[in-house]
Amino acid sequence: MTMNKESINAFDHEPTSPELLCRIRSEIPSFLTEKRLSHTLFVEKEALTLAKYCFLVYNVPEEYSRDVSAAALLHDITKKLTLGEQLTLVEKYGIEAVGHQRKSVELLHSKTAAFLAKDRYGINDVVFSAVYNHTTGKENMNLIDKIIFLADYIEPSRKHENCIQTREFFYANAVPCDISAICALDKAIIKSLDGTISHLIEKGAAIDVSTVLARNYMLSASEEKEFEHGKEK
Ligand code: DGI
Ligand code: FE
Ligand code: FE
Repeated sequence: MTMNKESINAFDHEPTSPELLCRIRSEIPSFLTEKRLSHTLFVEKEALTLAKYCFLVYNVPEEYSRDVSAAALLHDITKKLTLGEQLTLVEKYGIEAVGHQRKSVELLHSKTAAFLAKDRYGINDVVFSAVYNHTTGKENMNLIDKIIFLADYIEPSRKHENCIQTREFFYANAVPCDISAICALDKAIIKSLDGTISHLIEKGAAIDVSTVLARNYMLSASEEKEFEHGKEK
């Protein structure tokens, strides 16, 4: 398997150090409710499993699993802040947020979490990106962005029908350390985006442009991979 663009841009940096990860792990309970802490630890566990399935397909060194842990532990650290508190962080850090985004804790918490984590822990750009994009996704996500995005959706305490189906889909179709794991990861992300978009339409909520871009990008990238996978067989 050749290294593709997604994996190269994610893995030429200094991984999160064991010391920093230890510090993050010991401090995150102070940011989270008990329920959110339990979700966060499930996301970490799920994300590390996804990393085990996917890292070796691109020969990603094991030490980058510390980036996966750091991003999982930090991804929701601002989720309990009110809209007003989110907007204070938006101003403080000069975060880009316009229109409907400024009215939604859901859409702001991923961005404020990334900036707060950068300020407090000096997280690297890969951890920053995975936290920043964990709610909507974006075009051309790298492997760690994708792992955190999917783990957040399918961790075992999520009980929505589409979360359970997406989880089952991934584990039924992914073979560890095989290209099938990457194809299943991409398809599972499309399923999660479909579920989220349907849910937002039902609620009459705005669909963020990043959510739409993420889905369109994943659809064409997934088709291309299927084609290449077919050729390799
Ligand atoms: O923070 P979590 O609950 O663990 O999960 P999350 O960060 O994925 O947030 C999920 C919520 O975000 C869910 O209620 C739907 C909402 N969301 C996701 N994409 C969009 C969105 N809300 C709007 N308005 N637009 C989106 O595109
Ligand atoms: Fe979140
Ligand atoms: Fe979450």
